Amino acid sequence: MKTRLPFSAHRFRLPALLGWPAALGLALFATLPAWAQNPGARVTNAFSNPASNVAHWIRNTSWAAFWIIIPFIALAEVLLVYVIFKFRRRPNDPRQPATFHDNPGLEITWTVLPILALVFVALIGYRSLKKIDFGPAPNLNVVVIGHRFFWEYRYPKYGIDFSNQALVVPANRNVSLQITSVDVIHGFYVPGLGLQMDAVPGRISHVWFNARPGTYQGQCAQLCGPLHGEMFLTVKVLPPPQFVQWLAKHASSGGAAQAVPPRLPAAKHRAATKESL
Ligand SMILES: [Cu+2]
Repeated sequence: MKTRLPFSAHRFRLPALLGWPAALGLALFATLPAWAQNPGARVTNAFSNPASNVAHWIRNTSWAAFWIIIPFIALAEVLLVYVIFKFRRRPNDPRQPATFHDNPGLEITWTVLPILALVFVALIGYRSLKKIDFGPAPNLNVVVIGHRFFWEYRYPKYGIDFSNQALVVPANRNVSLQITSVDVIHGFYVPGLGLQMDAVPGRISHVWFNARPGTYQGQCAQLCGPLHGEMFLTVKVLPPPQFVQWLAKHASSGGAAQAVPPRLPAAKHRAATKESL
């Protein structure tokens, strides 16, 4: 039996649909002042302009998967359109439709070929995921701690600890981030560097990257409370000599804002002893 929508539902469907682009536009517009606070920072598109090795691998894997899969979609759609037109019902056509079914050879082919394609995509994905998950010994370890509603960064080897400022790391070096949170789940997300990892209380997650110089904008990617929308973050990737200068300046001053909660789990600094710039 057909369910009929009440008249009012029909009447409001069109305005509701039109409302979506407007709402999206408004949401984007609302974030503009926050982006404007950081004029040097760029929201680089990881696809058109990947700024780290990890972003490169993600971009290449996505394109490889796209080009492997697209011929199947194209073939299916072209065949569908062809069949719809070629075998459509015409007036005064006395011919009867064919009644055959089953074609084992064809069916095995169209099952096995996509499986092979998917296995190929999985292998490519695995190769990238392995590199992304298991990086080399880092040149720098930083502990990233999510708070409502700001980020704290600690450089254990250098005794640096600050909040509410840009994360500063060296370019062309392997940087390891141990990410955690002290209250709710936050999301450390920097699209230009290909980084996205949840900051989960009581757990330490790990990402690593090797980036080119620049300033990259990011944002908390987990709805974490009323000021979530303003929980931006910036990553400054400095050429190594400049980074060493920055390090010398901040390591001696003992860091800025202190926000060390007692219940923070002890971070395991992977290969911290090998750290060298
Ligand atoms: Cu957050």
